[in-house]
Amino acid sequence: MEGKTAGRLAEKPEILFVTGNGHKFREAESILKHFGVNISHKNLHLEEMRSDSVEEIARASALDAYAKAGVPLFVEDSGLFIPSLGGFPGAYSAWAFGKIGNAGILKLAAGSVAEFRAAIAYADENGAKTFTGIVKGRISDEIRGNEGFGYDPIFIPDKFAGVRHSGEKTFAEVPEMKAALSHRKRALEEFGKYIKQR
Ligand code: ITT
Repeated sequence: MEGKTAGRLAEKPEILFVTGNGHKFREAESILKHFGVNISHKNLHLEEMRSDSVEEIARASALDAYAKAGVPLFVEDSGLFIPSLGGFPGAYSAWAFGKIGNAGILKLAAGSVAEFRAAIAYADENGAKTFTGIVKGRISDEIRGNEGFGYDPIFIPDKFAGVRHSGEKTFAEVPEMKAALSHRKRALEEFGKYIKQR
């Protein structure tokens, strides 16, 4: 019986996702279930280092979280990067969203090329491992759509073969398009493959 339970757990490991952002958690939950990975949620109020690299920030946060929680876990750092603004809001995405919101970004960069980046860092007794994802696109001319969160209403992903509305509509207008193309989905897929094959 014990062996059976252990086998089942090995097939469907539960891993802690340390985040204060419920939207990130729900997106991760729905993608990782396809890899047989169940996740639980905790917010640990981690210190976030300053860096232009989401990968570096995620790695440092994951190691910090592991030192505090002592169980295998992952964190995710993400942001919107606009080259014509020198990468802003980038590592300051959460802060800038609170200060100037989507209307502020539109004033600075409507129509500009942009990309979302995400890095997941998984930490356990062996250290940290990172997985990244990027989706390229542009800033819309106006706020459009009510789904998703953050900068979704002003981000139009590039046209992608086979994905309806890509190149035209914002992530907040078409959640299925976001689910298919997002930076988070891409990083989570790499992470899911890694966990599955361990
Ligand atoms: P954590 O507790 O996980 O750190 P957070 O929201 O503070 O949650 P970040 O520091 O990684 O996360 O900030 C990322 C910000 O970038 C986030 O608050 C949004 O404003 C924006 N962002 C990231 N992914 C996004 C997405 O999929 N859609 C829209 N905006 C996104």
